[in-house]
Amino acid sequence: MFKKILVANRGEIALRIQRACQELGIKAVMVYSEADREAKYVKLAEEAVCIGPAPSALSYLNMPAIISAAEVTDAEAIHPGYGFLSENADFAERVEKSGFQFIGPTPESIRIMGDKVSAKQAMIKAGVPCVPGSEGELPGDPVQIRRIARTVGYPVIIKAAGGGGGRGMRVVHTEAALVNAVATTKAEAQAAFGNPAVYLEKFLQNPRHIEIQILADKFKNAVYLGERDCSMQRRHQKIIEEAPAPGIARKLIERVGERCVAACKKIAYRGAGTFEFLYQDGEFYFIEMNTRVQVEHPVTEMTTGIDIVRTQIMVAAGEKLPFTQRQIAMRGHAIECRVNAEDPYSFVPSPGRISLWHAPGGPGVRVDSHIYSNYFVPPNYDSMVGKIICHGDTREQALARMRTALGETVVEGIKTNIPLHRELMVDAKFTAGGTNIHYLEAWLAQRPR
Ligand code: MV4
Repeated sequence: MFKKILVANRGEIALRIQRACQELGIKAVMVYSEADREAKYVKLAEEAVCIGPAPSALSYLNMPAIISAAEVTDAEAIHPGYGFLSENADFAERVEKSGFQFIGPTPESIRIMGDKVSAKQAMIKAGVPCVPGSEGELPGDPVQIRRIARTVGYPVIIKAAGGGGGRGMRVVHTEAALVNAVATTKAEAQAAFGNPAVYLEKFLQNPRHIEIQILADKFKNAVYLGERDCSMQRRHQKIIEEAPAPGIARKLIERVGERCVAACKKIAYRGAGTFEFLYQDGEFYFIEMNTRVQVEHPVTEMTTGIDIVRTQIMVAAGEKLPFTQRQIAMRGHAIECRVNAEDPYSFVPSPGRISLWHAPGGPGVRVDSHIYSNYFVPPNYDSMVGKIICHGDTREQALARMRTALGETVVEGIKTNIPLHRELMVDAKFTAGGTNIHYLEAWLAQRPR
């Protein structure tokens, strides 16, 4: 096992990784920008290194600064968390070339999944069900583009190979609009990602976003830890996630989960990973794979009892997965509410000093947050300041616990989206379960104020 790990991230996930290290008896080196000097995990750290000024480009995205910090502190491995450099194949490569273990998949796996065309091709080859569409990149010939779209059937969606997470996409409803839409998407893709390649898919009108968590070791052992329903989102930012997904047959999840596991073995994937699917009319369609730990990993930790971050570290150190698929059992239901420092109506960010923070507690309640009373939320980063996760024997119990938890939570000095969560936890359609990816935005458009 590693003796020392450098945590190349900030906020609640930096604290989450620091806690996992502590439990494993591993020293954690924390890095921080000038805006994060006051962070809780920096105060708790045995060792912390300033890696630059507040802007991410100069600190959390600064590869030489992070690798130097690992060198001067004699760390053996680097955990990238989520966001920042976590899915940057060049960073993973530089980490390994510098003699450190990257806590995540190989640079090659990251590269394949970062290109959405090669990711989809790998999944088709591995037998994972995908959205019907072009076989790989769209050709340049307008006649062929029209033929592909006609075969797939309108509406279609044009997506950039270099995109993902909602960036670089365009829906097309008619043949008249097709060729122009492809040209525009390609130009935007070139400008945004330096890669003009685009592909085409059938556009699904009212899907749910369901993802499958996997864990794999260096010996081609892999397991799936069930699914998460992440359909409650606004502008591609998830705000509520839950496990299991309401109303989806266990047998179907098992079949898809087994396909994901088979795909991991086929591509020799290692570490934690998430297969993202759209689910509509009883069918799963793969869209993208995330090659990092995700914000919403706690809902899976609560329903399976498996510590995902700890397992990431163990498999990166070369240990075998400590459980088989048969030993994994799902119990109860978990719901996560992301707490953002923002106006609960306008969604305008609300950084600043937190004068009072009172966290909720009680049975089945978990809070992952780095904030404290008198902490200053810097304006330079993502507005998420924590997560409240509630588990119960049933979805109803998890919801009841979440209502109680949100009722107990006090954040003063800044605005948060907790009032929004309180409203959603009593919304009839949400509490019934199974709302699709458009539900929250439609609900917000109708919301009285
Ligand atoms: C789609 C789709 C409908 N049909 N693909 C958006 C984020 C990126 N991961 C893929 N996205 C979508 N791809 C097809 N063929 C609808 C979306 C989509 C979406 C997906 C998941 C969660 C929220 C979403 C919000 C709008 C659109």
